[in-house]
Amino acid sequence: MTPRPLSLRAACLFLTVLAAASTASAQDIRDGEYFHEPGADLLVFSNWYDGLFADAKISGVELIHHGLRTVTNGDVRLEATPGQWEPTGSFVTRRVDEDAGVIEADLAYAEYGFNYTIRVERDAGSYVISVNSDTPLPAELEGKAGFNLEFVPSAYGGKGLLVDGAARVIPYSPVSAVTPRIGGPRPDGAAADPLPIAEGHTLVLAPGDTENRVSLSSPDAVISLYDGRNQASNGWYVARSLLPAGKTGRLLEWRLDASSQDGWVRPPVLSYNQLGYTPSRSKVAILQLDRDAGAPGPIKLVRLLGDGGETVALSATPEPWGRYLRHVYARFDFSSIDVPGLYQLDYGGSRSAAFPISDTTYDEAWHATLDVFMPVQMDHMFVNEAYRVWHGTAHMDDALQAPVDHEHHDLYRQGPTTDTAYSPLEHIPGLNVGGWFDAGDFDIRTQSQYATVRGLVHSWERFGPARDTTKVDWDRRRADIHVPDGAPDMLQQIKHGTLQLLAQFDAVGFAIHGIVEPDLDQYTHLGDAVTKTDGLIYDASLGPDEVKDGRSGRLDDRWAFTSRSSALQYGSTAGLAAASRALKGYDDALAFKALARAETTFAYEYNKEPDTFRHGNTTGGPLEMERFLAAAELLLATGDERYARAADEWLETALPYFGAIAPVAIAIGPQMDEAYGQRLRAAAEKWAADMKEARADNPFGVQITRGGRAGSGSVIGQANTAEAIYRAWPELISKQEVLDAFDYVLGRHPGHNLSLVSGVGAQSKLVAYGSNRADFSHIPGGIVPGVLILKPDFPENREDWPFFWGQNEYVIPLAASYIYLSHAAAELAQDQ
Ligand SMILES: [Ca+2]
Ligand SMILES: [Ca+2]
Repeated sequence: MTPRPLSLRAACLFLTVLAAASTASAQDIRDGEYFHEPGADLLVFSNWYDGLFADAKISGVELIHHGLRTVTNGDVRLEATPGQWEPTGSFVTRRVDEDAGVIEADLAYAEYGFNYTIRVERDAGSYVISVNSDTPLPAELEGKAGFNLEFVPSAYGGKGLLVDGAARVIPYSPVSAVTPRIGGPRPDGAAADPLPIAEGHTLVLAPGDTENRVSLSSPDAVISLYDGRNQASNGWYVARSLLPAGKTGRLLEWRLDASSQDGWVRPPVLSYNQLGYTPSRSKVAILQLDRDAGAPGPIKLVRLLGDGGETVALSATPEPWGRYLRHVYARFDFSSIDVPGLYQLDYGGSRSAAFPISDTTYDEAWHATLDVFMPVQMDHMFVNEAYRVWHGTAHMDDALQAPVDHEHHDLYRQGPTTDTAYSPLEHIPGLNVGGWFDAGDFDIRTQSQYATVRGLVHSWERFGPARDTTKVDWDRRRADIHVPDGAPDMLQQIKHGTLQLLAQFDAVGFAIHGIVEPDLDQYTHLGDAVTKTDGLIYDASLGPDEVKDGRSGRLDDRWAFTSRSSALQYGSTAGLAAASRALKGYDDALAFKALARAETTFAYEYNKEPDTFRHGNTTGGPLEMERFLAAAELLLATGDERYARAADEWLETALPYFGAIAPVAIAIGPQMDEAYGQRLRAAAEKWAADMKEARADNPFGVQITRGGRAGSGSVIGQANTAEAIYRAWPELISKQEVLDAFDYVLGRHPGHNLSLVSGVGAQSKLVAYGSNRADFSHIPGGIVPGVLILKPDFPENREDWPFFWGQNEYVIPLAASYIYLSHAAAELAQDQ
């Protein structure tokens, strides 16, 4: 059936008839996993709260509605509009009864002794969602615990709303009435609770919208609708009913109806490299079809002519690949077309963007990343682009010694001692220089700083890009984007990272975990980083709002986490050793200092038992990997036999991390003996074989990981490892692996066809999780994690909603490794 506009009354009648005609059957539960109607999949705890960063709005009862996951987090919550770090129930188990058409999940708030079951069943075309418990609600949860269901603002903002028949519009922007939060933790900022937008027994959201209409009803309970964005920029609309006191068994019941369009299938996605192709390389577009869409039709490759005309360069039916996740795929190979020009792909009359076939089409792939993204991430600097100031000179009050025995929400932890000359909350001078904002947040995570430095150095040494479009003045703490200053930008970025790594040693004598805002109130800061603290060093002798002699009594400075870790020491050593090579001839004094610090740190760590303090991703990678990398980078910097011996000694225990060590392990090959080369080659052979298997899992020719953060970083890492192997032992691996990964990042992946590099390629990620995410915007050249695989089968990367960090958050090491991949791909694509 083709959907067409219906009057509201007709639509309701029509849906009622449809609903009455349908009864529960085994077919309602697809693949034994979730309820399925055309265009409406209802998931019940296929996904649950990520343990690392709390609620990621991927959990509970969820609705994938005409291709977009618009409803989530259907569960018992203790607040009307819980933010990311508010308590959630712990998931216990889940049951699917296909015959009965029921999915249930058991959960618990253990600290309150409250166990409950969320049950969803079909009834005459509706879903009946209930909260069940053998015990009454504990007294402490009365008036607090309710069943919540969240609706994404990007789909529902501005849509109609019927509340027990009364009409209104769902507010596009958050403008709820609010009430002060009693006893909340915040002295300033978001310290109130929104009042409901609407309350009733029947809520119809987006009536008349065939793709998004959802109705909720409960004869017994009042359903309130809140707008979570009043207190959290990443909030959703929340429908909620409080759980009743003193009741057991079925505590609460809602009926949910979601619009479903008979015969709806997800529109096809034809994915390819948004930057186009070089004439001689492989060219394969991949067609994604709904599994119910039937066999693929022909795809045309059209060449666009200067006079407004066009010619069909190739027309063929794509070759079926088979099923991957919830879709089926087919491959359209147009490698035979090598005439330079501008082309479009056409599937069923739907056209792709125009893309070049040209020898030079990859030459600029990394420019936005180095020209714009990297400068924007520079901490302790004022960063300007044309008329726009990206941010002021941030964090000049860095940093206070973190208190001991303190665990921080962003994977930092201070152990029982400071390990420095400083007392808890005492100012550590000298840390307010260099470094980059780690990601969409603003911390300086040392691990990502040294990884970025090393990545940039490797690009510099191999490809030597002298590009100069950024003016950097450290004396004035100012960077100007699109203004040359005679110095290669890549060297300036390497210097900026090196300044922070060295500052840590100068300040406390060793590499520290990083510098991060102390609490969630500051952590959630969006906007100009310079406004996150007052820039004035904290002075405990002053009153909270007192300023005197350039110091301030406001306790807002960031904290430095400093428990000693040998893995981190080796990591910074590797970064400094690498930097010393690149900086020679550009800033000799800094190069000399970096190498000296790397050598003394290596010698210190080599001659003692390691400090094994570990926490999260802030205390260095595995010691066995980091120490090998330090030895190898130092060997490349000095040629000193001591480092060759250490690298040889440590190779065996570093091989489990082959993907990470390969580029450097191979680079030192000429300075090592034959046995070393043989061991490394054997490891490369095994890695290539394992990867071949992993790549066969999907039609895109890369390994697609399934963690809580999507895998473009892993894909780029694989490609750079493959490139290193290919250069050393071309018989072990195909350069196609590098190009497949490059294609993946530039648009050829599941779900959509956007380049994952903002602003790079004709169509790219323009809504991402950078520091400007509250503006639904992007930072040019930033690389997002990309397509997240939600259980059981849903690839998701949201362009309508920036706040999914697992899909949209930029991180700095990825910028460095992408710059390397772009150069490598441009080279390999020339002579295929
Ligand atoms: Ca420059
Ligand atoms: Ca301050």
